[in-house]
Amino acid sequence: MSKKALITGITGQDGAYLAELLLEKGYEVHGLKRRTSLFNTDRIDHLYQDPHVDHQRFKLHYGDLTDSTNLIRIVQQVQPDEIYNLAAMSHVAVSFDTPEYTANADGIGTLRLLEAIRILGLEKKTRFYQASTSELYGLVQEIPQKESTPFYPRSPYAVAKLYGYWITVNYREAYGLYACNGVLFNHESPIRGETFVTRKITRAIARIALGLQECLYLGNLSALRDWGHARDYVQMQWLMLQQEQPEDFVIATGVQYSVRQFVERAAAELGVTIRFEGEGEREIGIVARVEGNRARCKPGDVIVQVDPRYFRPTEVETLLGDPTKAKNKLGWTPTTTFEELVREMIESDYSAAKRDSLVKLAGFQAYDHHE
Ligand code: NDP
Ligand code: GDR
Repeated sequence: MSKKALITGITGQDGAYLAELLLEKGYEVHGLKRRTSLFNTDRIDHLYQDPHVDHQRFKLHYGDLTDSTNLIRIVQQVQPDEIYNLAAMSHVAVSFDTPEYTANADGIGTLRLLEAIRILGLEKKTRFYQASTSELYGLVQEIPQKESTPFYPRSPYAVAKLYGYWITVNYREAYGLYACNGVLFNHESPIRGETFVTRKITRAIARIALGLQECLYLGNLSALRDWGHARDYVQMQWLMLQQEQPEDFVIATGVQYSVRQFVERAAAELGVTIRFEGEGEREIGIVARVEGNRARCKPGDVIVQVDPRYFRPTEVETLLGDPTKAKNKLGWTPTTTFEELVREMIESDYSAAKRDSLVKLAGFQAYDHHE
């Protein structure tokens, strides 16, 4: 009998990579997807299996983390060996606009799943993974951050995730559940949501290089992040549920770059050299000018500008993880370098932008999405 996994957030970046990984490992994979007015399964359409054929190993269920009856019913139907709770309102800036919903989905949503396991008497059967985050460290108390570093959340998102973290620990201690937190630092990929800074940059630089867009507007260019590849990080999510004892782990690369460096690297990949003018944290008026290029933009063009609209009421300035525990206990190390990550993302976005420019050349309207 193959193992059964239930993934919440299966339509998201990590959900898609994890579903692929678990299917490769022979799991029967069940995913929770939300009802949306447009299709939201782009990232997992290649995994789709016709429900009319026998031995279907990939199944989707409509559901929502804010609906406990629905979660209990799905957990009862699936009887999963493993639950990966990846679903969340995961955008830090948006959480300032929707704080109550974020608390409900990201905080209480975690409790709802843990309670479903308990109500259904699955404490001994079902292992639980909680998608915790480096945002918990917020206003950092120690550099680099590790499992013992104190938390200081700086957004409604991080505060909601703090509840998710501790309720997972509490259910492990109170009811003997095999439940773990993966405290993951930022991880990206070509299928990263388009409004997170890395993907926003690679999409925009690709479009600018092809003459489809003029300028990229960003917020805090000085923010420092520890960026890894999502494909590497989902391996760890699985590994955490295969141990003898449940434990919490920090997952990171241990290397840090600024948003500004990410932009420079992405532009360089397309042969565009840029020079930032202006210094200083949150300085409005910082621009990046093209110095030389092989692309459609000309020397002197301003292709990046700071727009205070993207500043956050409270910012997390610096995050750098220490993944020593994961390396020692899980035998896990990230395999993708920063340069490889940026290259993979920009290449993918450049292909997409090329398709759009061909559409435009053929006389059709190619619409872009805006934040
Ligand atoms: P995404 O934003 O790409 O995906 C989030 C997923 O959650 C989507 O499938 C989304 O559905 C779903 N979702 C959102 N709200 C609800 C809800 N109320 N009920 C059910 N499903 C919901 O996130 P990532 O894949 O990047 O991240 C996965 C998890 O890991 C998240 O919990 C995130 O907070 C956490 N995390 C991410 C890190 C990162 O750098 N990527 C780092 C640390 C933690 P839909 O597609 O319909 O929007
Ligand atoms: P983050 O990721 O907040 O770390 O949360 P994001 O890519 O949104 O921001 C990273 C840093 O870049 C700065 N920034 C901008 N960010 C966005 N989105 N848009 C901009 O225009 C922009 N300009 C500068 C931000 O201020 C920030 O400092 C991600 C999410 O995946 C969370 O779910 C996850 O928990 C954490 O990573 C770890």
